Amino acid sequence: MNVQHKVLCAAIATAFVAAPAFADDLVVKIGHVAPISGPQSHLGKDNENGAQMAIDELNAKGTMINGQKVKFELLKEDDAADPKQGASVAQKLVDAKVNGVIGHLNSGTTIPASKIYFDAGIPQISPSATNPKYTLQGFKTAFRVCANDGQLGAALGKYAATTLKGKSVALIDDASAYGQGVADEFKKGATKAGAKVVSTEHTTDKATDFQSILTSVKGKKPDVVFYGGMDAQAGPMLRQMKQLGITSKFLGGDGICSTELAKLAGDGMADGQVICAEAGGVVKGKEGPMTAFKDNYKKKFGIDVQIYAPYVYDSVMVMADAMVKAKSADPAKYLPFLAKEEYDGVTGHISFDKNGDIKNGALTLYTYKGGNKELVAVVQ
Ligand code: ABU
Repeated sequence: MNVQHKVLCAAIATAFVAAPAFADDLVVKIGHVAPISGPQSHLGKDNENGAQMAIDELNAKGTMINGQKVKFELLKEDDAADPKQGASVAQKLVDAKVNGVIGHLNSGTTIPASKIYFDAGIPQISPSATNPKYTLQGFKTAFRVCANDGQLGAALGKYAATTLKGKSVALIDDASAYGQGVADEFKKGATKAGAKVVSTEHTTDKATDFQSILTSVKGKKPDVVFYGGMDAQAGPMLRQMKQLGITSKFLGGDGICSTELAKLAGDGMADGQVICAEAGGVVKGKEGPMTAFKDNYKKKFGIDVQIYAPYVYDSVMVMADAMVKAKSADPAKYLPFLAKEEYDGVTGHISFDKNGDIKNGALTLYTYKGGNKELVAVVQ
């Protein structure tokens, strides 16, 4: 295909996707927020793609609310994983009178933004913010479709001490709401199962040089290093561990559990050295919809899912489903229907507890072999 053909195809595709609403259509605005700039931009774009896929499908199938055809619009915002920018774009979405918000990606942005959405009465579903505090603030507008750091940390801590038989663990976190929280929960789980914490270190979610921290960790000879943070730091950390001759098992939560981690770590990652957990998962025999989603995603965007695109897709779908059931996209009218949703998505069954957390949230443990992310187990 020559360049002119490619441009023509892109223009036709854009015209199809961005078709204007007809005068009689009900326009429903869904806000989406994630870091589209900075070190986590690949994860933010993954989330945004998941939202776009859901919006395109809802429009293509001609979703109706109370007998009226709906034109869903996605208002995409970038919070750069920064709490202040997160609050600022949250206010921008409120001012734009969105009907609901999917996001944010990070706990550090989701928690402050949730107060802004709550005050405006706008339902918010985070597909990926795992700090338990998000849904413990008494905000009836806050929902989450993944498990939380309490579940992630406890499961990984137990896995480190029992399955891996780790007697000593070193903790490193990025000092974020997510990183510190998941490291604390890991510590509780590991020590309860008999492991001893021999070192605790802190970095940031912008750092790339971990030599000094790792030199100190090396002196403690830990069986397991746990990193509470994101893949953008875990990748170079693994490279630098290898340079320093640290061969400990490397564990982390969902923030490191991306497809990209293998590239970011390069040859710094030995086969089976890394174990991470995604804060969700489908049990054996029910993988069909998730597999189909991942195939469709690759066809549409030409890349693999990183972590949370399927959870974002389901978040949009469950929000739209509540609007259809409520016969209204008015936040005050569909919010009670969202709270009592029973929805079968690509990530499994979605229903919420009294706090807005997903009921029976699963975890999926992964490792990496030959640069590929491989499933270890689904834990429920
Ligand atoms: N759950 C991992 C990444 C997002 C967060 O900050 O919670």
